[in-house]
Amino acid sequence: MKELKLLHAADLHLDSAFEALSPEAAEERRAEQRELLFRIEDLAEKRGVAAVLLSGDIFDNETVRSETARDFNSSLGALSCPVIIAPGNHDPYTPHSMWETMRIPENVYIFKSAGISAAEFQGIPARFWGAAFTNSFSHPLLNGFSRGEKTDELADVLVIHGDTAAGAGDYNPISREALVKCGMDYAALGHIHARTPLMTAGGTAYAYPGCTEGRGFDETGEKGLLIVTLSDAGVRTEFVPLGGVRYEILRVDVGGKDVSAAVCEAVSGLTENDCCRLVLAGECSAQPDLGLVRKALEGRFRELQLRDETTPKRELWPLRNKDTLSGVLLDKLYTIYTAADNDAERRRAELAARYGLAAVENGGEPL
Ligand SMILES: [Mn+2]
Repeated sequence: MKELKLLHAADLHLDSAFEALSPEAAEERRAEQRELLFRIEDLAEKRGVAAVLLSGDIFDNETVRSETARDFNSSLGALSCPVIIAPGNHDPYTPHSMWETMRIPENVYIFKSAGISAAEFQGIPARFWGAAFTNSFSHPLLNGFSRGEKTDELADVLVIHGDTAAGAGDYNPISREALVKCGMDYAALGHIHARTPLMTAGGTAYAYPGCTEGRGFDETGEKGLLIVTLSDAGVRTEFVPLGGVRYEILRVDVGGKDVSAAVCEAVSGLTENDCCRLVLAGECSAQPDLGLVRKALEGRFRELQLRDETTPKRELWPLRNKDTLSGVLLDKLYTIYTAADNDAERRRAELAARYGLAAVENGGEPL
C-alpha cells in the first residue's frame, strides 16, 4: 500500500440555532463556525492530504444560510484535492436538500444513496466507500456489506455517519461485526461528538474525530479533526485542534481555601475565548460569595457559569467522646491532632478524621 494521508472531520453543525444566546450573539457564533471551513482548507493544504473526508452533520439543519453556502464553496472549493461527504442525520441527502439546491464545487463528492457504493479519484491510491442518511433516521447501513477480496494495492476507506455506541438505535447503528466484515483499512466515522482514539474491529481501523467545535457545556474539551495516515505499517491518527470556542466544566475544591485564589489557579489553562462552568465543592465554614468570585474572574472568559455545591463545614472533634467506632477513631486522631507541631500535620489529622468518619458512617457501625 502506498502511503496515504487524509483529513477526517465530522459534525461541524454549521448554522446551529444557538437558542440559548441572543439573536446577535447567535449570529456571531454562526460566523465563527464558518471560519472552521477555512481552517480545514488551510490544514488540508498545509498537510498535503490526498483527500478531505467529512462524515456527516456538516450542516445542522436543512436551511443553509447564503453566507454559509458561500463560505462552503470558497473554502472547500479552493482545495486541489477531493472532498468526500457522507450526509448525516442533520443533513440527510434528499432531492430537495441543500446537497441538491446549493451550488457544490466540482471537487466535492457526495454519497447520495443509503446503499454502500465506492468512488475512486485519479491519482489517489484508494477506494472510498460510503453511504448517506436519506432521512433524519437510518436503519443499519453497513449490515451485510463486505468489500470482497482485495486484489489490488488500493486502500479501502469508508466514510459514514453512524453510531457504534448504541446496540440498537435510529442513527445507523454500526455493530462490531459489521465493522469486522466490511474489511476496510480505515472507517472515517461521524455522529459521536466526543472524539475517540483509533480503534480496531478485526482488520478495520476506525475513529470518530468528534465535533469540530463545542456548542455548549455538553460538548467540553478541545475539539478539532484527525489527520489519518495509512501505510504498510498500519494506520495512524493525529488529533489537530481547530482552535474554536472551547467549553470546560471545572470542579474546584475550595474547602478551607481562599475561594477567589483557588478558582483563579484552577482556570489558569483557559483563555478568554473559552466558556467555563465552575463548580465549587468542598466543606466551607461560610458559604462562598459567588459575587466576589465572579468579580475576580471578570472579563476572563467568553462565558462564565458558577455553581455552588459546597457543604457546610462539620465540627469534628465534639463527636469523639461517643462510645462508638467513630468516637474511638476520632479520639485517636484527636490525640495526634493536638500533639502536632505544625499546620500541615494538624490538617492531615483532620483530613484523616473526615475520611475515616465518612468510611465508618457509609459502612455502618459495628454492633
Ligand atoms: Mn452530529
